[in-house]
Amino acid sequence: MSFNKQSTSANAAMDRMIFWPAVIVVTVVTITMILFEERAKFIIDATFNWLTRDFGFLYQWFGLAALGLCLWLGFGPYRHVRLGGPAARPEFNRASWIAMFFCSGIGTSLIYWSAIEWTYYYSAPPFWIEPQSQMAAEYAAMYGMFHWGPIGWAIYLLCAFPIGYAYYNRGSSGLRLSSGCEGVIGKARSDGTVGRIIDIMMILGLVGGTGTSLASGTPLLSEAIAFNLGITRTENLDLVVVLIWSAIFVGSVSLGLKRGIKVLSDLNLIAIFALCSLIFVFGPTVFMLSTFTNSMGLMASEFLRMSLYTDTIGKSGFPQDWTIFYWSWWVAYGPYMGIFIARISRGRTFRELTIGVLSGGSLGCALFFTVFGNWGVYLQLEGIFPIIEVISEKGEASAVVGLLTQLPVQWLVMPLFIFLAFVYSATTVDSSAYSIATVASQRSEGREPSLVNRVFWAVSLGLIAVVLMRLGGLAPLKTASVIVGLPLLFIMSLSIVSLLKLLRAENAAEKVLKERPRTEPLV
Ligand code: NM2
Repeated sequence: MSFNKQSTSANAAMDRMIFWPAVIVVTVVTITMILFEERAKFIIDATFNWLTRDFGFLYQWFGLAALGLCLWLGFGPYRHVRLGGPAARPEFNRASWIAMFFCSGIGTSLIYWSAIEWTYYYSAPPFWIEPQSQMAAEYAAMYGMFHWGPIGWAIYLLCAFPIGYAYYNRGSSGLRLSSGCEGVIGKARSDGTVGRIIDIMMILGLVGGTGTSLASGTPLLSEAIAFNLGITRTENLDLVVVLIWSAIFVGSVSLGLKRGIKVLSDLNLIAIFALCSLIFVFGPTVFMLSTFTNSMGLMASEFLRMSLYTDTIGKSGFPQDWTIFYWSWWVAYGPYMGIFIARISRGRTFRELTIGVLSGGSLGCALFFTVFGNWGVYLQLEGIFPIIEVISEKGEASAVVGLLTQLPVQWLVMPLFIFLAFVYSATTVDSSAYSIATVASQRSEGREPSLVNRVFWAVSLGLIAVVLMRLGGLAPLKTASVIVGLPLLFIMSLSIVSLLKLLRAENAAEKVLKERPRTEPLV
């Protein structure tokens, strides 16, 4: 069947040189994992260990450099550069701008990880701290905020500068990672094979990153549904959840309900605040705020040490299992988020981008860790709800659901949570599938990718998550991001070098503050 025939004149035709290689890689990997499950588990473990141990330091320097670069771009000589030229004005107000990048870059997995991440740190702490000690608890309450903090958001933001600048200020042909590299590889190569390879890498990264997200978010949702229906969670229920997500997507694109998803995202934000407020009010409010304060101090004083902690000598595996895994997960999403942030940031200066994304993103995540994480710490330490024991007996997902049962207004909490978990991941699947389909289409601005293209990716993302969950445990879901992240480290670096070249060239011509807006003819 020719997929191209499916696209109507209103849709952008598929770019076969991007679509097919990406499809083949994804299909071969998925089918191999299904067919050789036992062997796959072994290979996954070995790959995870090898990549995080031998290449981990690269991720750590990359993370720190990303933060340094974003700060330099936001506060250095180029801080006044405005995407779209000096006359451009922002399309979205600041609040919805923050809400948009926060919702698209973060999904249900934040609830999952913010609620249980600390338990791993508490039981097996970094820096050879005594497990389950007072020190372990302090580090445990803080470490999650570090992993979901400024370095992560800097990795997200990093690509937005080159991609946005190339597109809005230099007239590149599209919001793509390949266009962001134009300053180094040149326009012809960026539109040719080299550009296609770069874009395929971006697709594979997003597929891996979404795999990690859905494989952590799905069990949580299906556990909550099972709990409310009074049934036990099974693999089939997980499958049903994933299928419904894909169906929502298929429905929304074929019925033209894109607006519907937008409305859902807004409701999503309201539900987040409602749930967090409930926990905040009914939970140990002062403990949460004080522990947050303590964590901020600890994070500030340990920031560099944590950023470059490899534990090569002690070999605890802590930085490899956590920090390096996290940076690779952020990197896997990096180019996609770079494109997304660029798309919504026309009219904003580099400075606004840096301040907005780094502080808005980090504080948003810190809110979850303050509410869900510190609440869990409190319940455990006070002996009210032994979350660590529940995890080892019943698994992570039921521990999070169990945590929620500690709240008084159950009739409100559970539906709110299910709604939230559902929509939060639905919007992740939808926007990822949509972006992949856009990248896998021929460059024709303003035209939608074809229906088959979009649906194919939505279903594949769900399927990959199901396969990762079937393999079981944290290793497969973590490895999905670690593998795809590595090549992206180099491509993202290339895009930054490219930006610096373009900026320097403009600067040399003394035009840096007077870029031509995109609407003017480009020479
Ligand atoms: N990051 C931010 O599932 C999600 O929340 C998406 C996760 C990369 C750790 C991204």
